[in-house]
Amino acid sequence: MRTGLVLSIAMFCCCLAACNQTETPPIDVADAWVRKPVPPLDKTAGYFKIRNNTPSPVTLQKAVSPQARSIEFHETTREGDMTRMRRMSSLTIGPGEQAVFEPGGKHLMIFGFTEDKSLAMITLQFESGKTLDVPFELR
Ligand SMILES: [Cu+2]
Repeated sequence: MRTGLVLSIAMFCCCLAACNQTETPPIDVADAWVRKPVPPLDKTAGYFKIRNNTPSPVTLQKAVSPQARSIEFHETTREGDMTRMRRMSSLTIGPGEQAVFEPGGKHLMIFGFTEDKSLAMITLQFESGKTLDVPFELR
């Protein structure tokens, strides 16, 4: 009787954990979009929000796309009237934290971009070796 109760509680918890996982992925990417480059330029920027729902820090190390020659992580900083772009070699997101890539701040700097679809598929690569394929809407 007692064992049965413990078992059913355990099963209930498992279900909760499993259900939770489908609703909130460990790494959650939202609002991903790429600015349509103005021809003849093939350089543009990409923006997104990324949340780390895992209990450990994750480090974003690289972004690649079959539609781009290369992608860098940049950050725009303002010094008085001057805005400058700084290249970030990687970006660490703490547990439960969100990093926001937005105009005027962090962005993906996309070089040699080919606009052949209404979406840009960009793969985010993490230090752990995990990868995440993200569809970026072209705007
Ligand atoms: Cu840039």
